[in-house]
Amino acid sequence: MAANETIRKETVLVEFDNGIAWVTMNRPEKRNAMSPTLNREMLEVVDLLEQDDRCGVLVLTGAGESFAAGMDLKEYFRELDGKGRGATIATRRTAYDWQWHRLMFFEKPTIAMVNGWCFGGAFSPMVACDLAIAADEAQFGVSEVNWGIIPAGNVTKAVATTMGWRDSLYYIMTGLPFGGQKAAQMGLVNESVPRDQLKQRVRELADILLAKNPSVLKACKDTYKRVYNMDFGTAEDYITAKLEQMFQIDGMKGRNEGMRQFLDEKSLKPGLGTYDRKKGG
Ligand code: ACO
Ligand code: V55
Repeated sequence: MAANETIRKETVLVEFDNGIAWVTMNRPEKRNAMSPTLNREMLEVVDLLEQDDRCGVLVLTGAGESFAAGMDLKEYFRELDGKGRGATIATRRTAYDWQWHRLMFFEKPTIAMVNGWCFGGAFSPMVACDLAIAADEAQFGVSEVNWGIIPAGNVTKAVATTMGWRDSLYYIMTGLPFGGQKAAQMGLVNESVPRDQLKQRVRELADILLAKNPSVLKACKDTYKRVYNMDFGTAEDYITAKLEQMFQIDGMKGRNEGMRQFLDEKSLKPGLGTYDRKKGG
């Protein structure tokens, strides 16, 4: 396989570029609504990228003017209604698998680049990504109530985890859309920038992550996500165990090199930036 060969599926596109895998939900004519085909292809792609060294950071985005217009109302809901309970269960599982389980604890850092429409079911993969940067022009909405269901597929949990009580209930109950700046102010995304700066900003952020020790980063994100719902005692024990487990994977070499660069070489200010991995560790 050529170093930067694009992966092209019917509904998903993956481009490699200096450590970043840009993963694009690619049904622009349907505003990247998540159909059973898109869900199946996304699951395949995410599984492939987990083991692919060309992917140091995964960026999830959408083609054209949309991030994703939620679940596909025709293919994911109406067409499945006639196919029996088994089909619904199997199709739903594939969606949950990539949107939530796989992305939440993905081996590499993940960034949602919210370029446009982001409704309903699109909140799940967006929040499952570690970080999210929006375009000011993007429009978000917990729109389920507008067509007669509750926010499911863990959308309610995604909203509750990132937004406050009042904002969550306001947007869940009104279904009103809101822009990128409002999303950033509420903490649903890290920040929002003008659309013409979006890709550049995501690239900068990815480059910061690409300079870090990858096994330390994986342990950092998992620890935060696991500890989030633990009591203090369990958290303390889990974090300590995780720290020691990390040394089993990474050795102490990263940490020892960091200390060497700070204490001996005096080339590093860890308060201001990462140790230089090219020198070792
Ligand atoms: N499911 C199925 N088809 C969709 C979806 C969707 N979620 N979103 C858009 N499409 C289709 C449209 O049916 C239309 O198809 P057609 O050209 O074959 O008629 C095409 O995409 C273009 O859609 P328009 O509505 O014409 O595009 P426009 O740019 O005017 O509006 C918008 C975009 C605002 C995103 C609008 O399409 C919309 O409201 N979509 C639904 C958003 C939503 O609430 N999704 C469900 C969330 S709940 C959940 O995910 C469980
Ligand atoms: C949603 C998402 C689903 C589902 C039902 O509200 C509702 C979004 C990802 O799957 O099965």
